[in-house]
Amino acid sequence: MKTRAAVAWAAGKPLSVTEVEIGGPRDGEVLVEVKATGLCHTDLYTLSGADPEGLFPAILGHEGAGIVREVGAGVTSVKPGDHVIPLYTPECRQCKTCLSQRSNLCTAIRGTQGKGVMPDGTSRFSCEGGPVMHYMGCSTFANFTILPEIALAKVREDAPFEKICYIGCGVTTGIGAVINTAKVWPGANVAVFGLGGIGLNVIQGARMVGADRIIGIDLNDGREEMARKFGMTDFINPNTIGHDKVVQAVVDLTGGGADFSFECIGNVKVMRQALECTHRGWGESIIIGVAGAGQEIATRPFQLVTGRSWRGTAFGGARGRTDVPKIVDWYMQGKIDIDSLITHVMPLDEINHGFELMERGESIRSVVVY
Ligand code: NAD
Ligand code: AHE
Ligand code: ZN
Repeated sequence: MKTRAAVAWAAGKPLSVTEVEIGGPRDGEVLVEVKATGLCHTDLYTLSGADPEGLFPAILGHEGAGIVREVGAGVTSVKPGDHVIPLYTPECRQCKTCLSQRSNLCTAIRGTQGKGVMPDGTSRFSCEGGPVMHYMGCSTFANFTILPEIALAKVREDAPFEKICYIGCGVTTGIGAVINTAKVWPGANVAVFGLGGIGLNVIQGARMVGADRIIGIDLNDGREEMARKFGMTDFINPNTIGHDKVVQAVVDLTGGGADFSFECIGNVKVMRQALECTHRGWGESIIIGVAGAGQEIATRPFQLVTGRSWRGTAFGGARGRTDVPKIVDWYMQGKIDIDSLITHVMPLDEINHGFELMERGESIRSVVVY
């Protein structure tokens, strides 16, 4: 069949909205009609050409929600009509990592996902006579897409697609980093570097668990108002106080350093500041931001010798099929706010405008509705 999609033909070029061919679901696969998709900074990162796994042409997008339309042989956990959220971090419940319960980084299909193909090594998309690659196993910038069954979280049917799509990445990543990865305790002091679609969810998570000081750091003064609404207690703009004064400012505000910090930008210099502003003896800094090919982090080993630790998180440490339906429930119960963060809604034809808004810092989350 044919489907409309935004195709990334080459790095650094705008997406082209066009018709592509999509093959039916094979063994273990599911055809999903995508109803809405968020635009995450990671899509822009891959489109920029900085992603060592970036492939072109490809259909990007990994923050979606939709309806199962057809299932391939052997699929048992979802059926046509089910509402689902695609998972770029699947949950097979059988691999060493899933069974260990120590990490959410399921290994079942990671190899083929990174090569832009389905687990059988082929792509379901084609256009102008050639294959088009999948992206992060999701490709939600297509109205119809194919996913392995282990990469779908089944969710309740009364939840609005144009809101819960954001749980497919940003919401879960930010809140999960606080709850699952850092395990921030009530009364902790927290510093959040980067107050975009991820950082604001870190703030929301920190408030949920009862953090005391929640310090937000961003170059964009326009972020302050929303961040305060979500629980930020103090705001620092490095351009105002001087980039070299940020670490000391956090140390001063927290009486010795943050218990936890989160880097939500993808800037390796800021990652160093995020580590060094944490408390001597126990401070933990969690890297969420994705840095480009060739980028490396640095600090004096003394920072670690004196008890700080550097960690990272993917998809907020969440086990998608288990945790995502619960986060949808939190949204429906009013325990978390998603609506305020979705600043722009647009049709697929305007997806490039959505990325321009992100680059200019004018949106928090843009959502494409099909
Ligand atoms: P975003 O563009 O919405 O937000 C980034 C924010 O950082 C903006 O508010 C911007 O003003 C701010 N910023 C930029 N440079 C800064 C600097 N030097 N100092 C302070 N603030 C600065 O992006 P997003 O969608 O929130 O994504 C943030 C990062 O998280 C990206 O690198 C993305 O790829 C990554 N990410 C990682 C995961 C994961 O699982 N680890 C999941 C989603 C996104
Ligand atoms: N191909 C990229 C990987 C970037 C990356 O770290 N991605 C995160 C999710 S970002 C979502 O917005 C992730 O899940 N990482 C774990 C994994 O297995 O990819 C690169 O830079 O190489
Ligand atoms: Zn993302």
